[in-house]
This record gives sequence, structure tokens and C-alpha cells, in this order.
Amino acid sequence: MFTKAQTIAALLPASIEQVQSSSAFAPSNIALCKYWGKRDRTLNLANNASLSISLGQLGSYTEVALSASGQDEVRLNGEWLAPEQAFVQKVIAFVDLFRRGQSIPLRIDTTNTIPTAAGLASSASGFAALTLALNQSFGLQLTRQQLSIVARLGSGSACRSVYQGFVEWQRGERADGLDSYAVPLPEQWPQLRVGLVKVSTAAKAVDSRQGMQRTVETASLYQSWPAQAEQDLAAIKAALAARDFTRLGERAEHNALSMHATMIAAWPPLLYWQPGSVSAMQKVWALRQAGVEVYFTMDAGPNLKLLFEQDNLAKVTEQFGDLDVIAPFADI
Ligand code: 2P0
Repeated sequence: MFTKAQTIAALLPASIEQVQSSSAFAPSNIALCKYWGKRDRTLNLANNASLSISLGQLGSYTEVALSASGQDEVRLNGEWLAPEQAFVQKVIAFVDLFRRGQSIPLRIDTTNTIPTAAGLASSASGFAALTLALNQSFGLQLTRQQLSIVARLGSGSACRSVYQGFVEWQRGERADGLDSYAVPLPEQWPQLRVGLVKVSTAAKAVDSRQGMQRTVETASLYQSWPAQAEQDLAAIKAALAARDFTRLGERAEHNALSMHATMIAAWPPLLYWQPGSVSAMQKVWALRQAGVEVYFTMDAGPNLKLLFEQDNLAKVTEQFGDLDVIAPFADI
């Protein structure tokens, strides 16, 4: 087993020689083929490859500068946070991986452009933006591939947020994780829209990290997940290459529901759905029956993310009044 410190040691110079002010942006991302379950919980190495779409301008801006007070200072969405807050501790633990004992007090200022009510997680874009900013501040000159590996140490899905567009996170085989990183895919899909259906934005009782661990440990149904995800990934890549929206949507929806089936088969069970989630699914299926091509995907929460093309925008918004619509390729 390898540690995060060993991963960093393989990628960074022995010590940090300079600190400049920097700022960086990274987009949030939605998986069409999900990351669910780890082969290594320390390094966030996945049991299966995954594929996502980045959300253009929706994500995190992070500024890093030397702290004048001599203490680390962390600000989120305009508010300075107390050191004991969980967010601060996660950020500092991540920055410490870079500092490796050197005294470099920092001021870290993160602003999420994801509307707080959108029901989207910000850990992927947050760790990716922080990685990009630290790379600039410390003059590390890491490659995108290396940045993806380092962002993964903060949160698995963050490795996909170092790119826009469609992104594949390769599972990798190595125990040190140096072959487990994201790669951008060449396909562009300007007509693609992602609609956020807000069922509830309350904090969830069990986060993704705990949820996937519980599923791996207790759901015998999970045993079939890695093989299915591998097939789904190949089918989604083929659908992208063929620009076949029906195949793309069907596979993405099936993949998400299969992941949720493994959660429901965990013990204690993990059912992230609420009544509003199910009625939104039924609306999607009714729209499809009526000939409107719209599909959904869901993560470890009750909200749906709709997938459709611009041509159907009016028909979809007619059914889903309060929809935030993202154009991932137009909004870059
Ligand atoms: C995904 N999720 O592919 C999947 C689908 C949630 C469900 O990636 O423990 O916050 O930090 O590696 O990245 C959310 O999990 O978990 C996630 P950690 P992360 O988008």
C-alpha cells in the first residue's frame, strides 16, 4: 500500500522554492458512467473507469497567496472560516501534502460558481481548482496528467475536473496509482444540455465516500458492478464517437440506475431517492413515451440531472419548470 505522501514525492521537487499569488478555475463534472467503489481508499483509486461531462463555467475559482498573518486562512464563498471547520481541515490536509513540513502559511480563497441550491457537489471542482492554483503558486510545472493524479488524492472525481468536455478517468492497474488519471476525449457535442432538477438540497446523511465503502463491503450485488461499468463505458464512448444521442442517454441512465441498485442492496440500505426523485423519473419516462428524447442520471443524492439536446429544450422546460440548464460546450 502506498501513501499520498509517496505519490506526491514521485511528482514534486524535494522542496518548494517559491510562492507566488495565483488563481485557477476548474469545472464541476457529472458522470455518465459512474465511479463507484475503490480498490484503494487512501489514494482514491477506483474499481472501475468512469466518464464525465464537465460543466463549463460552473465550478470553483481558487486563489492562493502567502498569508500575511503567518497563519493559514481559508475563505469560502466570501466568508472566512474557523480553523476547526471540516472544509478548512480538508483543504489544509491537502495543502500539507505539497508543503511537506515546510512553513508556508497560505491564504486560500475559494468561490463556487455552482448555485448553492443546484444540488451539485463542489468537491470535484474544489480540489481540482486548488491543485491547479497550488501548481502555479509553487511553480511546480506539473503536466495535466500529473495534475489529475494529484487532484484525485483530494477527491476521486476531482481528477476528471482538470479538463472541460467529455473526460475519461482511466482505472489504472498500478498500486501507486500513477496510471490512474483522467484523459480528455476529442468529441464535442454543442447541442448537449444538462438540466438540474432540484428535488432537495439538504445535506445528505451518508456522503459518497461512506456510501461507496458501505456498498462495496455489504452489497453482494456490487460484485457485478465493475464488469457492467466497463461495458457501459465502452458503449458510451461508442455512442459519443457515433454521435448517437439515444445510445448515449440510454446507457447513462441505465448505468446510474444500476449504481443505485447496488446502493439499495447495501446494508443498512442506501436509498438516496425521495418521492420527488421518483416523480421526476416518471416525468422523464412519460416524455420519452411522447417521443421527446430526454434521459436522466443521478449521483449520491436525490436530485436528477437531465440529458437532452437543445432542440428539445422547450418541451423539457415545459414539464420541469424550475430547471437550471447548462450547455457544457457553449459555456466554456
Ligand atoms: C461519480 N460520485 O462518478 C460518482 C457517482 C458519486 C456517485 O464521484 O471518496 O466525492 O472523494 O473519491 O469523488 C463522488 O465521489 O468520492 C462521485 P471520494 P467523490 O461522479
